[in-house]
Amino acid sequence: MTTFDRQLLELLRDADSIVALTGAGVSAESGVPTFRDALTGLWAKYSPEDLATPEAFARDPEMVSRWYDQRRCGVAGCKPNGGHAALAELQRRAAAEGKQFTLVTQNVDRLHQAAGSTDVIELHGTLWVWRCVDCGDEAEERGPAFSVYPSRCSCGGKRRPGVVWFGEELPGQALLQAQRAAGSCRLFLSVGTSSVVYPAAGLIDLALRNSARVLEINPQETPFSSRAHWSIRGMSGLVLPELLNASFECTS
Ligand code: BV8
Ligand code: ZN
Repeated sequence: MTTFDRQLLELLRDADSIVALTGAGVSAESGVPTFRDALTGLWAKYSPEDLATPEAFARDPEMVSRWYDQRRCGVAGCKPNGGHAALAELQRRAAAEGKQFTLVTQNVDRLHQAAGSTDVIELHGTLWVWRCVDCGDEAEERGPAFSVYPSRCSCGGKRRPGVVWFGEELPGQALLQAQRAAGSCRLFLSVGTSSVVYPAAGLIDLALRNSARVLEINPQETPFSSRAHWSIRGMSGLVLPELLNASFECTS
């Protein structure tokens, strides 16, 4: 059982605006390979930046769409873990008390929504939506693996995953909403992210510069660990539920 700083527990209980930023680490205990771990086996010889770019898709649409469809089918068998559930509970509690809670994710697996979180800000899109590069037609794909790669639109165009690749702009509205929330919150939770991908990681900086208190949960150190007010070295699937329960019970 972890003991938490009382000031953190009171802030988590009383803050009128909280932002949580999550990365691939929050889905690790659900069996979703983290972004860097998704390159094992067939993909071990590639780096994310080799595959997660528009240039890679233009160069080899068959290989890139196969990697994404394999990840989509992999996630289909994964369930949300205690960390996703705790963040959904935090949102419910904030709503019941008329407080602001904003969940911003870099993840593309939609496990937050599966755990009951709503209004999730998806900075990097999702594996579940595929878009035609010619006519822009989009569809949610929940079925088995595609039979051909790249899968084709009815117009004949190639279809790409609805994710944001390196070198591509993030959805403007989503980023603006996330920046506004990070710049005005009292407590910022950074959970399961290596905090090296921008502009998402810039949200942590924005929170710090606007004098929010920052909690980081990650088994590893990150570039923000030394600047966070609390940096808990742990698995979010275990730490988040414990933290939430402790803040519920905190009487002062
Ligand atoms: C853009 C979708 C510009 C695809 C992803 C400064 C400003 C702006 C841009 C840049 C900049 N500097 C560099 C850039 C370029 C680039 C960038 O940031 N590069 C990095 C590598 C340096 N950024 C971009 O290209 C962005 N676009 O800026 O466009 C522009 C502007 C105008 C006009 C045109 C263009 C786009 C970035 C989005 C890329 N897409 N994902 C896909 O998923 O395939 S990013 C990808 O990395 C995933 O979304 C992933 O979530 C994200 C970050 O990784 P993490 O989530 O942190 O995952 P990771 O595996 O790295 O780490 C997991 C962590 O979990 C670890 O720390 C681990 O310790 C921890 N962990 C493990 N287990 C647990 C755990 N934690 C808790 N509990 C556990 N159990
Ligand atoms: Zn089309």
